[in-house]
Amino acid sequence: LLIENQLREAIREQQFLMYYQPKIDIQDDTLVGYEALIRWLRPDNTLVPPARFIPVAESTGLIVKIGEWIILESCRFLARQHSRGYAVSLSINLSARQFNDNRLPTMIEQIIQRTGVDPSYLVFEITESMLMGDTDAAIKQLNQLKRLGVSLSIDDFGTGYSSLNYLKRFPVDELKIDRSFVKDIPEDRNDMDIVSAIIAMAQKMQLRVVAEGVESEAQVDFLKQNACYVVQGYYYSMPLAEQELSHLTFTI
Ligand code: G
Ligand code: G
Ligand code: NA
Ligand code: MN
Repeated sequence: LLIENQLREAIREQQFLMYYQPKIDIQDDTLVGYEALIRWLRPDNTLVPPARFIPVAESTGLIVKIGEWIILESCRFLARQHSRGYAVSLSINLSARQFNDNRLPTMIEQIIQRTGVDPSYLVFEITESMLMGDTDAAIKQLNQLKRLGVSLSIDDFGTGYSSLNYLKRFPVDELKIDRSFVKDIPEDRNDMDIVSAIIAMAQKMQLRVVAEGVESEAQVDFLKQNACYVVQGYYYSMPLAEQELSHLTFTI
């Protein structure tokens, strides 16, 4: 209850900010996009990690309001990047409650109109578990979102329970390999087999594939050898505030 009241106050007092983590094409070390990640900066200057407050926002329903702010703020950021001539994409996480809200597609459509952002540069990330309950409803919602011209990604891929049969029925565009499979490359042979199998499957199903949690050159080399070219991780950059991004030295 304490954190719930603090969250309500955080909304009122605008204590949330968005950080953006670069996504890199490792074939030529170019910046191809960002993932938007929320941060909560308390008045005492403590930064509360989203893992601490997103679940509370989710269970109290506050996520709907916070989620709308995330999408608006992120689309404004993307519009600014595009106006500077950077043709980058932007990935935005959706929580379960947000995804199940039938007002979501209209809300996103209005934000796209309001910000003037090109929807083909927007990616919405959902997790496997969000697709598993009522699959017909999930497919319907995915199609509504696709109709806006955005693309859809399955986040933390490999950690959920989705069957390959389901995967084929969902109109998604991208798989994001969970960082738990990446972190022990090149020591863990099993993880390397899993990652190369996910990459091969993505290729066969004509899905884009992104590796997250990349922290070392050896991991970059392994992914390159296995033809996964878009990566995200501390090796390239942590999530950063917009004003810090201009200090990055990737060629664009
Ligand atoms: O940014 P960080 O790696 O600390 O994020 C931890 C978790 O918090 C992520 O795995 C993600 O699920 C969640 N998260 C971060 N930012 C957002 C956001 O903008 N929206 C939603 N729904 N979840 C987020
Ligand atoms: O669940 P999701 O994939 O949305 O969460 C992304 C989270 O992963 C963010 O909290 C981000 O800070 C974190 N992250 C991003 N890159 C790395 C990395 O290279 N290593 C680790 N350990 N975490 C990372
Ligand atoms: Na994500
Ligand atoms: Mn993830």
